[in-house]
Amino acid sequence: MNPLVEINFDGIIGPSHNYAGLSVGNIASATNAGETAYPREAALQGIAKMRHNLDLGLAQGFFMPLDRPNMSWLDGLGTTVGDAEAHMRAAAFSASSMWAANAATVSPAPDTPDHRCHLTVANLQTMPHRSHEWPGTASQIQLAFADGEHFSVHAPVPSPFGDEGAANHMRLCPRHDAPGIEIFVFGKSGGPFPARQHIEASKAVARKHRLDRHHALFAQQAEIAIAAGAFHNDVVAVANERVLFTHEQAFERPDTLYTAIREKMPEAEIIIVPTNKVSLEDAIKSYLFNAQLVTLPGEGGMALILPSEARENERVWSYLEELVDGNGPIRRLCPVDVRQSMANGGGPACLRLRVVADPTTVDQRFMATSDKLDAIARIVSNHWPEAINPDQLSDPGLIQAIRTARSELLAICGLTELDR
Ligand code: SUG
Repeated sequence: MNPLVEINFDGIIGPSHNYAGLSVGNIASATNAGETAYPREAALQGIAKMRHNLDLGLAQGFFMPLDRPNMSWLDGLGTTVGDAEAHMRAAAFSASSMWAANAATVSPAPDTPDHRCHLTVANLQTMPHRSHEWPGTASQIQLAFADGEHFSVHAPVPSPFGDEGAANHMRLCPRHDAPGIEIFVFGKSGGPFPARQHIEASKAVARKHRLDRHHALFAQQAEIAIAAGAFHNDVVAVANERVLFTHEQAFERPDTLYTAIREKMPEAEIIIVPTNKVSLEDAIKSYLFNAQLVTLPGEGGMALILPSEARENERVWSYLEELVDGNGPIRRLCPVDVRQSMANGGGPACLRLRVVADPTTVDQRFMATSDKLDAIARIVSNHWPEAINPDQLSDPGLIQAIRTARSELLAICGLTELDR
């Protein structure tokens, strides 16, 4: 048995990437509604991020984009791409499965009684454009983690309980391969905006993964955080091994949560970013918490893989520089350019699903190597549309180009069974 390591599976940014302003409560999505998107550049930015992390010595995987526009979803609604109202057409076109943090919730083997890694596919039912992702996501997760000796894949939690997957779930553990505690963050209210993670969904996932009381904690997201635009908890907090890096205003009752964490895991280190250094507004604009907090191989300590927007905000960047100079567990800052995804509210952490596993037990077609990323980048350069404006979405030529682009990618990755 090889050691269990954290593998980051990134959603490859699909050829239909566009800015349709579909996510109420997601400030970037609303602000950029109607802008021209650049799918080719977007996907190449995502690939560059994967390559950056591979070069750091981290294990990297990926998921395929879904078949868009989703004709069968429109058919179920009694319409077609040509006839649908613009907002429904845009919902059928969305490349939103790129944000793989919302694909599933993952409880690694050391935390579960059967010592298998449990994954529950997220139903994403709060936002219409995301509610039809799960069947395509489930097909890939079932393929990637088909080895029943090491994985157990669960169907989504039923309606009406919204579940947005790992974006509202954090794990603290001494090391990735040791038993840890899992924090399920739910929302109750978000002022003018919807709370997307229902407490019943969080509790259901913990039950399905058979996490006992010792392993699971439940915490409410602060209403003011959701109202300020933190539609997912991973916009205001991130955890890795024994470190929780969080904004002061992320949780409704932070002290209760911190006490519970310290009781269960005395070695936990909670780094609280105070509002007087970084306001909620700056945190949400810069997405500093939507970083991948990773453990570097060897004695490298931890690094934050941040959106380059975090470097551009003076207050945020000077806080971060102070943090890494301070001899704490976070030693390195690595800004990456994922601006095309950021303009729809998705930073580096949104683009990946973390799975702690032995990489040899995963279907190798979903594992990245430098050569594979080169091959994928070539397909993207040759087939992804250069630009998409939301008013172009009924163009049959564009639809054909998007479908061909995905088929070419599936072919190069040996995943044609996912076609349609
Ligand atoms: O669900 N944006 C996504 C961003 C998801 C970010 N994920 C995490 N925080 N883990 C969302 O709001 C915008 C689509 C549009 O407006 O066209 C969108 O779906």
